[in-house]
Amino acid sequence: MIKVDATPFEFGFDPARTALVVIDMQRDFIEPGGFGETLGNDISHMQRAIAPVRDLLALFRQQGWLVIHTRENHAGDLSDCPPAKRDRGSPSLRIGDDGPMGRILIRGEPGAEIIPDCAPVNGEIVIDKPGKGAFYATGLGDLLADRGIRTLVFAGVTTEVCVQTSMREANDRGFECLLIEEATESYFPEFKAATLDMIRAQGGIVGWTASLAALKTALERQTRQPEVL
Ligand code: TIU
Repeated sequence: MIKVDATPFEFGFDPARTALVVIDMQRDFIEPGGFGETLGNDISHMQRAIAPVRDLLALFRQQGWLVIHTRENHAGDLSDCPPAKRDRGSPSLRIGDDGPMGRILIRGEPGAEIIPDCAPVNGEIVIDKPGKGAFYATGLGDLLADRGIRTLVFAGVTTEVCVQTSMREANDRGFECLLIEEATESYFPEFKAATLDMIRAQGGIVGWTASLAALKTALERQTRQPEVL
């Protein structure tokens, strides 16, 4: 077991039964002209998450641990996009409309790709999802069950929308969930702070949060003092 200094208390995990789930580090949420900006958001906040997510990916890859990426997107014919999602509000462009990075939030379009800094490598698993949660209408649950995964380390954007929804879905399915604090961002800093607080309140009602530094320290400690089996 690796033991991480986390909130609300220590978080222990067995790497063989753990996966990193990086939520929606897509151009559509991070770059100008994408879905996030069409909704009226200040996308500059997303920049803070890029280096920590990249470092977290590097850490999991160095250890040879399981890495999963998700992408929020829809089929070109919008058959998996409920009108309630497409028609909501007054965005400058709607899902499926033509934008500067191709059609907004459509699978296969440039805007729906993961940003180069966080792109999947070496056949890492990529889950395409039509909703905010990573389990809804995807094969993620079966995939994790097949691999005997019990613990999920979360990162990505945005904290209170797709990250929190996915973490709550995972928590209800019995996974132990840890969110890495620097490796997630919101368009609203106060929503990020509130989400971290509500996840770890009530004795970890949804899960734990920890800094990337705390995870790195836990790994170094483990390397120096290998557990006696
Ligand atoms: N709008 C917003 O904050 N987020 C989303 O629509 N999707 C994700 O969080 N990925």
